[in-house]
Amino acid sequence: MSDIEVIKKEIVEQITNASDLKALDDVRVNALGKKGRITELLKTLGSMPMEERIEFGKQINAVKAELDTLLTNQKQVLETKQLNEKLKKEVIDVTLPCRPETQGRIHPISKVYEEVVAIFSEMGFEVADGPEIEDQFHNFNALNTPPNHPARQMQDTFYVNNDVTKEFDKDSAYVVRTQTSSVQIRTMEKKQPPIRIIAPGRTYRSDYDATHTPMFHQVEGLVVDKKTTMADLKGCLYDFMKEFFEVDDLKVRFRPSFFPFTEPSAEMDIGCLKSKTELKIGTGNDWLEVLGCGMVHPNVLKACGIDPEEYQGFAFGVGMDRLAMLKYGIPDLRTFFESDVRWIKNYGFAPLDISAMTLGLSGNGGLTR
Ligand code: 2U9
Repeated sequence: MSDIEVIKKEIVEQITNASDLKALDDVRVNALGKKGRITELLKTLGSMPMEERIEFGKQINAVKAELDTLLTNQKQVLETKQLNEKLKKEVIDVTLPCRPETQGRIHPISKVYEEVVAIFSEMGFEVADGPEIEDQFHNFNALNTPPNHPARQMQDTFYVNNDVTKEFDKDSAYVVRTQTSSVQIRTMEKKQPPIRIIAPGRTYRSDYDATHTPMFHQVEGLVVDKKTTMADLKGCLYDFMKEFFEVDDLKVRFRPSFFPFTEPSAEMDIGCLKSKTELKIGTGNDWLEVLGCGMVHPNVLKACGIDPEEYQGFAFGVGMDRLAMLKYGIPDLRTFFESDVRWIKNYGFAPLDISAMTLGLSGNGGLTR
């Protein structure tokens, strides 16, 4: 066997034995690199007589080409091997149950918030948002609530001193919003009808007992268009209550009421069965008050630059905390905000529950609970 054949045999063996890409590259450099064995042989060509040079040149170039091909093939083999090992190590078992160790729970108010948004979104309402600290125009004046109205008293409303360089002045002070209505006012200031929005969020009033806390959650709704009527209001709120309490047959009634921002105004009751130990919604001959509503007062539309001769609309307001107490049987509102881990374990919801109309509103179609 000629010298070149011996060298080739050795290099072929090294290529076959290379166990990883780094080892293979070392073989390539030692054979074909600048100072590799084949390269060194090529350098000797120049000093050879012409005939020998042609013969040896052919031989060595053929060996070089053969080694090149072998190196490329072996590189592919090793790359595939490396990728397969990586995939084996990183494999994820998608059939495993999802995080049974998860401790966190969704608060009933967050749950109700998601449910309310899911129902009204389905009906074509948009969700609107606004500041929690408001000026009195957006919280009271624009809502047809006069300066001497009882709701403005300091024992009911929290005032915020917005200019600390001056003595506190109740008339010009800001308030933490007492209802989310200021969001609807701001929407109407910016946009002409048709309007169809809900405004869920935190609200504040100076009150504290089993059914009132200084901070609570409301969702208000507003629909304004050319021919919106009290019949639209009744249909919309009836559908909402049926979906929210997940009952097919629900009795409802509307009683006359008074609010400065709506005329006529009403309160909505739903049929239920009240016993000493239980409250069942959808059956029985008792009634439960659930929300306030009415046709938007013409003065309110005027204050926002909307012509009451051309447009009319309905509005409603409902306490989300109260909805949560009724739907999930929670007796004392104060416990909602005590951050007691035992309470949230009992009344909270699994984090992966989704409130969607297509999944069975509160239970996620039984997927996670
Ligand atoms: C605009 C015009 C009218 C919103 C309304 C009520 C009736 C109502 C209470 C329910 C329980 C507040 O959380 S609660 O204490 N709300 O009874 N809210 S009508 O009327 C509006 C809102 C905005 C521009």
